[in-house]
Amino acid sequence: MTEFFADIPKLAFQPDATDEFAFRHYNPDEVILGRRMEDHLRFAVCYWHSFAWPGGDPFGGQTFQRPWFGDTMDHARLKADTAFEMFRILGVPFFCFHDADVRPEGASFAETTRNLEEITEYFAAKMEAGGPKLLWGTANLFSNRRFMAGAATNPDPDIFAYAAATVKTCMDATHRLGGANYVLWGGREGYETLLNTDLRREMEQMGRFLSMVVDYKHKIGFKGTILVEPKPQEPTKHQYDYDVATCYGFLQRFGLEKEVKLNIEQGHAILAGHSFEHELALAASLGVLGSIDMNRNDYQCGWDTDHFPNNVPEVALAYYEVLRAGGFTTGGTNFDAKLRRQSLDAEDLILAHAGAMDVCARGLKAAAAMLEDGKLEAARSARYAGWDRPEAQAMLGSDLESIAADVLARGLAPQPVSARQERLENLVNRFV
Ligand code: XUL
Ligand code: CO
Repeated sequence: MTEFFADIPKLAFQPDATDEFAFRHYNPDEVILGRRMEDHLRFAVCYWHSFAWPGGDPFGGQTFQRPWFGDTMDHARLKADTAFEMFRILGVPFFCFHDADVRPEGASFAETTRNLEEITEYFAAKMEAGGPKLLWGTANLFSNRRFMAGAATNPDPDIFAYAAATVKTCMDATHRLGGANYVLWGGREGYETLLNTDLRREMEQMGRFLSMVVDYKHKIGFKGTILVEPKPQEPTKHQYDYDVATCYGFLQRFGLEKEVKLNIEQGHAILAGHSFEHELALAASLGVLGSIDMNRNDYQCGWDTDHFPNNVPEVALAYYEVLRAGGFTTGGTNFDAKLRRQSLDAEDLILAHAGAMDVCARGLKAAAAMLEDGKLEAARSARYAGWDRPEAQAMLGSDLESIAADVLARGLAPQPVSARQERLENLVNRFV
């Protein structure tokens, strides 16, 4: 038991609770579409925002004062004790971390690696003692100044080497902890100005880097999924993993589309000018839907604010796409979300997650009900029913001349039909 959460009880599903410290909608054992709610949602708490982020913004520094802030191994262990205490209070089945969140940077690469290995063993013991599983591990290749001009895409081959060696250590840690996935978010894989950037070269480097990651996964027998996380900009002006469509093209170019899937974040979808459900539906249709980061942006700010999810209709449409795609396999719902910097208390950290879990539970239940009702899917099928006819399918294997001759022969004069958008929106509104 750590001091930080000392007075906070373990949360349970209590739909009629009068106290704040309860779940009103998240009931892990409730069966939805044949699967337990916990196994559908596969919640993960992220280490970085909850335990490493000091509360700074572009205009001011640290607002949080946490007893584990500091760069010794003792601090790292206290941070781990506190984090696992929060995982227990929330009853989440997973967590996620970057190397830099969990261990102090050493004076050399060797020392940094030893620190990570030591914390990895500390985690392993806590996980064996009933702690959550690891949804994914990842390398922070964007905070340290050595990565300011990129990691895999850096103009300096020594930085590429340092990044590759770092990813190896993070894949080793993830493998040791039985991680379900390994994520790469290319925070600085992009550019600030084209004036000093060789696009062709940088993309080639990035393709080789990712291919090496996949090779190493197979070499060590890591059974998890390799995931790339799209984001269009911020911190750089332009990032190469712009959105789902761009990432898929990149994977295909390097022959990796069967090896790598995507970790899709709501806030990043918004930055790319898409809806979350667009990104999820596209990834599902391309066979690369892997996992989600369920944190949204403030629509007025226009930057990556990483709010906890708090909008049930939005979340419902997202889970509708996840369920339509068959649900998560190795993926899950990671809260890559942070408190507002004025939310200073231990209680804020717990209740932000509890509220987000309830929002997701409501969204999942609404999505499942829409699927079970079947009217949306029936309307979609009816809209394309013409394509079920054998002649229509045959036309796709035909050519322009034959099609033109057929149009003349049949005296074709097609009439448009209503797409019924408002009626479908009304239908959705019955469930959310
Ligand atoms: C940054 C972001 C990252 C990744 C992991 O916007 O989403 O935290 O999820 O590196
Ligand atoms: Co993210």
